[in-house]
Amino acid sequence: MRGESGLGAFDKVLSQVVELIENKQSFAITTHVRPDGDGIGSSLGLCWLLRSLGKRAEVIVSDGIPPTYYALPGAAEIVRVAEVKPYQYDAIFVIECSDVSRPNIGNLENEFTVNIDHHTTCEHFGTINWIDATASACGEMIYNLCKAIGGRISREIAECLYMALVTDTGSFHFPNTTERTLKVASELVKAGVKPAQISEAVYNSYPWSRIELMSQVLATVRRDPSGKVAWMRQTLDMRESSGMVDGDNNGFVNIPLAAREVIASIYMREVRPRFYRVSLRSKGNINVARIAEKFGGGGHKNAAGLRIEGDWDESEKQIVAAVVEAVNEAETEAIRLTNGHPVKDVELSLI
Ligand SMILES: [Mn+2]
Repeated sequence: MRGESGLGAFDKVLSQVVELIENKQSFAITTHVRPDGDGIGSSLGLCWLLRSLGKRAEVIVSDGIPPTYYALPGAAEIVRVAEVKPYQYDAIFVIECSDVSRPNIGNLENEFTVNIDHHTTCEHFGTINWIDATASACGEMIYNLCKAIGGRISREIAECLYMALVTDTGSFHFPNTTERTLKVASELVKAGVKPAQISEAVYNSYPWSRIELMSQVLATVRRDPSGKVAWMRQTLDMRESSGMVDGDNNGFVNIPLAAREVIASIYMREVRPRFYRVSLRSKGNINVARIAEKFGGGGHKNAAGLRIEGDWDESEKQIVAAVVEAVNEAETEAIRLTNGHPVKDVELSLI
């Protein structure tokens, strides 16, 4: 699916990965703690690929995996480990990790590792570092690897990689969705994926506690006077009274963005008294990663996160002010680009 313009740096790394697989026998694959659909789907997809090539392979994690992914082929065989032993594997694939400590598995730093990621912000901690920021998900990279090595996309591989794609692109509606993403998805469906079945597992299989929690969190939603910035809270009490389990609040931060005029959303969770985890989401040119960085966090242009400590109201005020400022700056910039004629439609398309 790449152009015929010769091997770029990226393709050279991909050939190194292919060569490694061809020359070695025994592999482990791991991903970050609290794994998401891309981490688990890509790991299992790669595991099935390696096995189809006659290699020994297993997926190792330090904690469990969320119930959403239990039905994926191979999920039941995922091994929980605290550390790896020297020479236990010829090489270890580390998927979607910003640094070598992210899987929380001991001794990884001493192993032959292949760092596979689609975030440019990751450290080059691997013996081989295969980073492709043009990929919508690591799942798309594993698909490319499968093609490069001449593997067949089995139904098992396809289901795992489709899970990776559908979760990382928000069902193909986030800005990382490209022509290539949809082509890959189409190939995966051709290989036997039932899209509705995967969507059912991801979006319609939560416990009722998600709905309880959602009603409480949404009751706290507020907006700034312009109506463009929305924020909401999840308190420790809400965790308790809703009976919340891990993952119940997935995607809550996106809910206010369903309103046309809202272009930035803030979701603050109290993790213990005076400590909050904050998610930021935006539409268009509002760069929330830059805001998160000011508070020691990070992320992408339209999706970022940070931690903050202190009084609820004071912490919320600081973050809201930073986001409102960024929104105002982006609007000023949009007006400047239209020569001082803030035509509504033009303005909307620019920010
Ligand atoms: Mn990903």
